Amino acid sequence: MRILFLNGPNLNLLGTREPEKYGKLTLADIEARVRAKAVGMGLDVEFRQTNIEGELVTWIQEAQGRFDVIVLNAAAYTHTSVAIRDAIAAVQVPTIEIHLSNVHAREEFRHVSLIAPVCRGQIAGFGAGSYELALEASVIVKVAQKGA
Ligand code: CA2
Repeated sequence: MRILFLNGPNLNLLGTREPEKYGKLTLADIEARVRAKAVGMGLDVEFRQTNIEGELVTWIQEAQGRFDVIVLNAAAYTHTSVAIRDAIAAVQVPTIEIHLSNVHAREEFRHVSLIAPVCRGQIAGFGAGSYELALEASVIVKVAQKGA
């Protein structure tokens, strides 16, 4: 089973600034944790980050036929991007929305996710654990698909 982890704008800064909000781990540290857990679960993962909205759109489109599940931390684009929402809706790849922070406990503009309605579900507020939990969620999504 192949899982594509996509990370949006400014997540390349993780671990270098604002540790009180997003933790001390870098994105590479989080990737290492996810990879270690994925090996134990027999899962294949790919990890990418971009600051460019259109690049996320292209990667989502290209995931069709190549990945079983997309795990997406769209960062600020979560709250603004119709283009990313349309891309998720256009592909047949189940997508799980994730966030490090509990977006619902933060500013009101972060309570709105334009992508949530087209995602399979949302994991938020567990720091790097949100990424690890997304592996479990991916397996659940796949098992549910097989049973359908
Ligand atoms: O909690 C999350 O994972 C977010 O997706 C992070 C986004 C934010 O816009 C979303 O509302 C919630 C921000 C990512 C910015 O990451 C930084 C990391 C270090 C320093 C500055 C920004």
